[in-house]
Amino acid sequence: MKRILTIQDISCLGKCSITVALPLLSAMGIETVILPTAVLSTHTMFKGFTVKDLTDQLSPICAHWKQENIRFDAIYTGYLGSMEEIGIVEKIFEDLGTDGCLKFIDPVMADNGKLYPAFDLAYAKRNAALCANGDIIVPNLTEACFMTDSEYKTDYDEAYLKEILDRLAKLGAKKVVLTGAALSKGKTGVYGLDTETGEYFSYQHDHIDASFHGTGDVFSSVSVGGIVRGLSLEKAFGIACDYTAETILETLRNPKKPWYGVDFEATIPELVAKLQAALA
Ligand code: PXL
Repeated sequence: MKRILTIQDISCLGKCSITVALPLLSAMGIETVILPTAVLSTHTMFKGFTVKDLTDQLSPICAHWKQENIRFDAIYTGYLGSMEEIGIVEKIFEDLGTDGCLKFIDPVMADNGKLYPAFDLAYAKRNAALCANGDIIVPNLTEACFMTDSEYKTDYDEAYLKEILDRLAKLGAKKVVLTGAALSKGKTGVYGLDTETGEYFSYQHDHIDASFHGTGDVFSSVSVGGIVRGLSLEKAFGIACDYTAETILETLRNPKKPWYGVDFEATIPELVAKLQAALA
């Protein structure tokens, strides 16, 4: 069985980060090892959330795994709490990200043109440096703009996205993938660049006019899960886009939908079916 290490926070309530990655990757048949960067009562879109920072635990936990000779097929990073933690994650990449381990970085820090409440421009720049370590990075358009000093636009054309991908490539990651990238009106999806071959790739689906917290984490978890299960990038990102869109539609159908996250639990059977069909 493949094994992924995911490094991000535990938001106890809120359907994001580890509480999304762990069930989805497990459902995809992957052993999922968690390294929580902090424990929050909820994600940071709630007012009055509590935070217990776990920075001092990260290195001792990893040292123990190293002593036990644990190997990972991928390390997937999401929401990290501080610049200090980003530095520790870089050391974890060096220590545990060896022997062909895929480094998959989602530089979670912003959306819809704005940084999340806990972050500032210096943190965005530190994430840009972290991305140099990535085999694959998956910023959304907002995060990409903060990391590359680009103007954030909601109305744009393909040339604008290409320019951002080219700037992201300069951060040093091998494959750079923009999420929430629309190549035509009414569509959205991913637009990526393989910096080693110079090839661009995309997957587009119908845009749904609704926005929920945690959808980026759903998308990233399924993407890295598909890649680790052996799917091509195009297949893995395609399944991740379709599954995220289906999950949003499912959530919209729920009259009692929580405001703070999507009903990904209800669509796990579809995810498993999609993965099995792609692997057959
Ligand atoms: O889904 C991204 C995310 C993860 N973790 C925490 C967050 C957010 C988004 O707001 O606040 C703590």
